[in-house]
Amino acid sequence: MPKSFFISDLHLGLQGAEEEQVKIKRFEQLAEIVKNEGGMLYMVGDILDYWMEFRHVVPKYFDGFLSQLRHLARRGVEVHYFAGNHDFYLGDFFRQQLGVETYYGMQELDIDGKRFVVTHGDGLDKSDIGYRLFVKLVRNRCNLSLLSALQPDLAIAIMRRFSRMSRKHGAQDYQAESGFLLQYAEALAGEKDFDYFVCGHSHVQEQQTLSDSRSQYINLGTWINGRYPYGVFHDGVFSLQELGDG
Ligand SMILES: [Mn+2]
Repeated sequence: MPKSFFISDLHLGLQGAEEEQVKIKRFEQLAEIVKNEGGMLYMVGDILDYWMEFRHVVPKYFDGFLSQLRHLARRGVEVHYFAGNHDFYLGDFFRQQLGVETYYGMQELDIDGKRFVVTHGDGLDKSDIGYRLFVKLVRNRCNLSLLSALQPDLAIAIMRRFSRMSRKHGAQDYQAESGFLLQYAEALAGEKDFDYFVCGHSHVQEQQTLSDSRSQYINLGTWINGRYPYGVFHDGVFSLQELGDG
């Protein structure tokens, strides 16, 4: 059985030049592993800290990342991209130009006979009206086409501002978000059968068996803290691993 690889919350484009260089190097490293294993890649949101699609322009900043995806596509690697609250609108570019399948919201997938629920993890709190309004605004086709008609540097500056609005600010926020995601997975396990609930968003890496003692909650963590975690599913076993030197 081929291996399935999972990553989330790389937030490419968020940090200083040095950190960004390391992240893209790690991404290349992972792409190499996925390719050599003949595996599949699941990108579970907030891979890019912002994204904007234009009719004639591709944001130059992400050239390194996009060329890795192109490389994977040429090698026949299946790539799945789940939108997060930063890369909240992926447009047609990824699907049409790179053969990457894109998703919005929670998805149920069958991988090698196991049932996966995959979501970035944002927007699950239905009482968060501010967030729901934000998504309505930013994923609105009219607003997006207005933005994409602007001069690209200006449009991207606005997009990065949206992205900042979408960011949590303190460690407490992330902990609270993590607790919420775990509780959400617990409640979901009471409603439907699944083997793995895979998410990101809260930046707190975790793998935990739920109280039904069969389903697992997996949070993929983030790449913005100098660690480079990823998930691997192979032969019915899910494990969290880390990219490093060598
Ligand atoms: Mn997020």
